[in-house]
Amino acid sequence: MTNEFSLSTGPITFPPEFGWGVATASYQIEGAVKADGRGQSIWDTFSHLPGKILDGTNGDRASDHYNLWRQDVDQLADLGVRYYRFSLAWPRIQPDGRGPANQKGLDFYKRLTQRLLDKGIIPWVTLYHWDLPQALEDAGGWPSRDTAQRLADFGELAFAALGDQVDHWTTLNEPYCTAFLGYADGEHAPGRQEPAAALAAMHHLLLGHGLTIERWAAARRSGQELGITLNFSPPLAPEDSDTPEVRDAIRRYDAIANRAFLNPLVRGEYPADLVQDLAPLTDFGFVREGDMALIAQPMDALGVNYYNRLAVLGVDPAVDRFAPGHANVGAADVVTGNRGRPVTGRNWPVDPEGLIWLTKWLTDNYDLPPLWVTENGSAWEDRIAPDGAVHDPARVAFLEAHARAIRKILDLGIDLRGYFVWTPWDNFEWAFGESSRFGLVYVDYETQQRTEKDSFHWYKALAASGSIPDDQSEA
Ligand code: IFM
Repeated sequence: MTNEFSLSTGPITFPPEFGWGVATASYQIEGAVKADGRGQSIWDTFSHLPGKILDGTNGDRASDHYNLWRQDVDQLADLGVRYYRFSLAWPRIQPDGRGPANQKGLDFYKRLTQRLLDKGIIPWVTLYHWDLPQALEDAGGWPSRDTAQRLADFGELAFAALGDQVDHWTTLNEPYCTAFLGYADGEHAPGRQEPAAALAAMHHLLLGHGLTIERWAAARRSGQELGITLNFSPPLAPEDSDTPEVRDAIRRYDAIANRAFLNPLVRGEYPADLVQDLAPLTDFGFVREGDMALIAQPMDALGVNYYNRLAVLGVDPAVDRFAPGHANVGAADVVTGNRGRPVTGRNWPVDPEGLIWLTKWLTDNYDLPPLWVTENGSAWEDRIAPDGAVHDPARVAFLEAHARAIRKILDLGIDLRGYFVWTPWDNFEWAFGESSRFGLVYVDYETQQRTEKDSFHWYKALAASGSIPDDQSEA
């Protein structure tokens, strides 16, 4: 398949039913980590360990959304988005990850959801976006099979409480990050560097998804849609170094970064080449009879999180491909980089064509439910200007380029239903803390003052008109 697709430059319009939205995650915005009986999560623990967060911040207060949720929902209404995707803080609802619900935790999400509905915004719930109750990590975390059962219990409880208000349900956000950043690389909570355990975590996340879907499917009403969100890193093949070694590096990288979760979910099996690659580390003995059928149950939506595409530059023979401290287990030696693309404030290549490539690759190769881009966005060094505004032309250009990519995807006949910007408010960006701002709204973390960036107004115009009048993109 060709690597490049061209983006249009003139005015474009989108179908009126296309769903513009925004997305957040509980630990990143809520703060109030001790309020109303909330228990401790692995991120509370991890973010307080010295040296784990770039700027030394933590999520204790974050964007204070637990207190400011009313005004925040009003701001979403002003933005004019149709969808708001947010996640449930597991330790708010089950402080120790098991047992009866903490009613106050559930009530927060019921109030939030009701206000969204009152304002005409469709709530989209992610059950798990990384804030595992610490008590479950102490009992083994995701490498332990029991955690999958605990997720399903949590899912059942949340569905029973919010199911009358919420039609869109996602089990997991980016299980790749949970398994491989959390248990192999160690950059994310709980910070373990145990590649074999990370592979068990991968399977138990998938199993937790399957068990949860089974419970939700049994309890669903008509109109409710169930799914999962995966992050993808399409490898860009180098133009000038097409050697067998590089081809194998691309294959190994793609296997762990993209197919390790997708194939079990859609085809009910781990990729054969991945199983072979990982043989020195695991015999996949964590897979028990019946697991794969549970994992591959039908879904109504596949969430696609896309940020960038990296070039595979080669392999570093000095690095053991299974070395602890690397996310891509079995491909730790693969060297990736940027090939001449402009980069964001996080040094991520700006590559809207990669989103077209990805959705085409997905639909050409897999039998999938409708796709939703459940996250896309960019971080920049935003500042309040002397005129009191936040001028973020690079984010506007980024969003416009990706909106043009969406138009192209629709033109290709791909069933893509919506696009959610990450993220409405600047928030706690995991290992980067408060130093990495992805928001459409600038948050002053001292005062919690919110200032709409220029990109907020740009996206508001797109959501209202369903069109882009002319090319303003430089991306
Ligand atoms: O902030 C994260 C989010 O939690 C998961 N997807 C990527 C975002 C930007 O890094």
